[in-house]
Amino acid sequence: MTTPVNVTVTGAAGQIGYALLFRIASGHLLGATTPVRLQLLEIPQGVKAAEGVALELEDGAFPLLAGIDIYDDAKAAFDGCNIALLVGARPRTAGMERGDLLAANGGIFKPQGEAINEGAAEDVRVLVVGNPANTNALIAASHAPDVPTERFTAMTRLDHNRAVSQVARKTGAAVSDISRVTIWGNHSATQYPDLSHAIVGGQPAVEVIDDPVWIRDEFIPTVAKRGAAIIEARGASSAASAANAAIDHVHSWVHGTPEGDWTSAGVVSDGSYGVPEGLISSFPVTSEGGAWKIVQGLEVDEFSRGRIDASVAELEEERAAVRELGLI
Ligand code: NAX
Repeated sequence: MTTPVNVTVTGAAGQIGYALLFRIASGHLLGATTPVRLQLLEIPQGVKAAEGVALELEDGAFPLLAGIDIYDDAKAAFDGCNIALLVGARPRTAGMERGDLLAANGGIFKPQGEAINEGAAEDVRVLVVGNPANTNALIAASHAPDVPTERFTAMTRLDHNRAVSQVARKTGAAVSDISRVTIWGNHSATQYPDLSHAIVGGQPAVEVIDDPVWIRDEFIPTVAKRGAAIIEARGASSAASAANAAIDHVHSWVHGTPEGDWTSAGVVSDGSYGVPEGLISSFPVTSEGGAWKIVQGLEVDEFSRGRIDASVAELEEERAAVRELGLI
């Protein structure tokens, strides 16, 4: 048997963890021939529930699952880790200011970045799902100076998938006929889902849709506020769709994006499209040879410019706030 890939999942006892772990064990993350070893990290209060999930994983008798270990210590959980899915985070609770939220998450993502730096495998790839995902990724990356910053990413694939589905609904096209959709900026309500370069069945999406008011007043807010709509309908936040997006993100990263298409991911900015260098912002990206590349040379019209700038301004504010708190 090939050497198993070590996959660390934090927040393993949470609702995204519950949806995610079975997909990983069944081979959806890395492919049907790659065995995986799961390293689960929880806070001490979450360990018992994680043990319960591990019992169920065992009961799946997954041929690719080479082992499961459960930890409440980040150093142990990231030791030898090849893929890190940072799902566990401190949610915003009533009355919590943004500064408090960032500080609480700094207390999680700083030690996890340090543990990744210290013990993860050379090829480690990190996806931050826990919110505020972009800034949490920035915090973790800045405490892992020996790991290339490009290996720290934040998840906007759920937003991307939501955008593709909304276009499919509107146009009647199959999801597989839709390409080149982009999410720019922060994984928050300021994100900019952009159809200006999207293609539907070989034609520009904006021509097929032929309804700029729908794009501006329905499509963009529906995608950006979809998380709230799920909470309203389900009484709980998105979990299976978020797990699915995490699987998609890592799968694209490791196996590449299809020729002629791209996806969206929060990656470190190299200054492309006027996004300040060092911010972890969502961009149109392709993956080749196991590395993300920001798609270059796209025309950005005035409307898009304004939307991108607004979301990036929020990322800059978050970065300034965590800098002030001494977290980066
Ligand atoms: P849950 O509250 O169900 O689970 C979170 C789990 O993380 C809990 O079991 C908790 O004990 C654990 N945890 C907390 N601190 C930890 C630490 N320091 N180390 C290890 N484990 C820790 O939340 P869930 O619904 O699973 O969501 C997890 C995170 O994903 C949240 O921050 C949520 O906001 C975020 N999301 C991000 C999305 C994205 O697109 N980027 C979409 C879905 C989701 O909203």
